[in-house]
Parts: sequence; structure tokens; C-alpha cells
Amino acid sequence: MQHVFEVQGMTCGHCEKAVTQALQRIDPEAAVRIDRAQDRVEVESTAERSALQAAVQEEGYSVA
Ligand SMILES: [Cu+2]
Repeated sequence: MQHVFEVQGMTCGHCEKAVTQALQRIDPEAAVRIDRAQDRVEVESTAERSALQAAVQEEGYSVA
């Protein structure tokens, strides 16, 4: 399933990596695409949306 999140607070490539790793801790198979300029994170994953969102928030980023 494809999930799209608006993630605020990503300022550099390190943030993109941190968000990607947080998502892949929930689902190691998750395919993550990030458009930082648009605050847009697309995740192709079988995991629950709420679990993915919580992982990003625990990493310190806000999800709109
Ligand atoms: Cu950063």
C-alpha cells in the first residue's frame, strides 16, 4: 500500500536518511521516496499507516 505523509522539519540529506531508517525499522522492505522541497514522503509498505507515522514522529519530525 502507498502512504503519503507531509513531514515537516527535514532540512538536509541526513534528515532524509533518518526518516528513511525510521520507516524501515517498522518495515525493512519499505520503499521510501522523499521530496524534501515539498515536505513529501511516499512510502510503499504493508505496515500500518499509524505505525509508520509514529516512527517518523519519534525521530523528531512532525507529520501534518
Ligand atoms: Cu538534516
